[in-house]
Amino acid sequence: MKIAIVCYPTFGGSGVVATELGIALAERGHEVHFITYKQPVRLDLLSNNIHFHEVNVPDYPLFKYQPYELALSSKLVDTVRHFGIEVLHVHYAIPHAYAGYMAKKMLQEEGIFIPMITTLHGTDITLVGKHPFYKPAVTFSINKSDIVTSVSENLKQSTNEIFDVEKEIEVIPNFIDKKKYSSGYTDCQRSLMANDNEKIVTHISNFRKVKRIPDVVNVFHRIQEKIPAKLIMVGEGPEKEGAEQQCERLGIKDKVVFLGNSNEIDRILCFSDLFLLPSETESFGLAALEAMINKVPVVSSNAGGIPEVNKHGVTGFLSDIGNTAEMATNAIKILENDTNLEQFKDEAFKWALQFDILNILPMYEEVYDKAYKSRFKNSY
Ligand code: GMT
Repeated sequence: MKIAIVCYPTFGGSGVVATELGIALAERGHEVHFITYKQPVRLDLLSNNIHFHEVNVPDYPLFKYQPYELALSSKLVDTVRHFGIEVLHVHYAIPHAYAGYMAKKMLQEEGIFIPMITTLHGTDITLVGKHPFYKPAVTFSINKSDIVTSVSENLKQSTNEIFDVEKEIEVIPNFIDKKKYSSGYTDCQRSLMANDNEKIVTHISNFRKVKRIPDVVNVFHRIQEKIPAKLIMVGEGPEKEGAEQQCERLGIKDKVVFLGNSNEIDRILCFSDLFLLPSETESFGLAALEAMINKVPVVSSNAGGIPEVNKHGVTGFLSDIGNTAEMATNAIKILENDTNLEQFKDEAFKWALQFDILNILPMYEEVYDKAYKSRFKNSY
């Protein structure tokens, strides 16, 4: 099938999911066209089956805000016409579903019927999308999509609560590619990060408020009082500077490494003993799943869809948002005993396997097929 994927090209979870999905679809023989404003960060390889089309928004002094949706919908129209795209898959409702619907209507005028699948990722619903500035447009775009999918049961429920949704949302969970991890890194250089007696605790995110970065530092502060440990903070974002200051205030600066954004999180996770994810809200928690497939147990909040990924007492532990004392106690429970730690690592890996792309990809293919077959029926 010829599939166009619209996503954010950055380190955010939705962009990562969209990119990995496109790469896997191309490996299965589909022709995949990424349409976005920059080559997606995890897309380092273009091939016969993988194409990238850049959306350019020309600067014009009259515009205070450059009209990205307009440029995107025009690019979609051109790409669908030129390459005979059969299905349009947009990740993240704002503004992709809106621009996608405009493209669909423009193409319809020419007798081209292109079905649109919208995948909801989380913040497009729970944070940004429900704002009154956007809500009518987001509701419209969801209802005008041919098929809507969400990455967890919890996000489906929140979407139905927040918006007046007229159609059934299909849940297709996020995924990981098991075969990338089956051999493991032979050059897992733990000694570069910590001494032999130290445990390595990791956090990876976009350092936004919703990730509760001060909680990450607080939990680690309590852990290192009981167990020799290092904290590795991976990512960039507005809360990073505050976290650096917090570490300095708490006197743990020399035990915390800030690595910035990384394209090699598996190399970092391969020597990690514990992953912290105390988020305020999280539709799924892809970072936790990536940790688990690398045999890293997770101590997290019980927000949103996280309990669908992290199993309490099995792959890690869940606590109420903000309960850093309990998170630290649970972390110590996992880390203080090597036999215990090994068991949590094994369980994390085993549980993560059910989210292997081989199980999830056919769900997307089925959705594409269904949308394509009903493209004339859904010509609203
Ligand atoms: O906040 C982030 O982690 C980025 C954000 C995004 O939109 O890219 O992530 C959301 O989508 C991910 C992929 O589906 C989910 O795993 C994250 O849980 C979700 N983030 C939130 O809901 C806060």
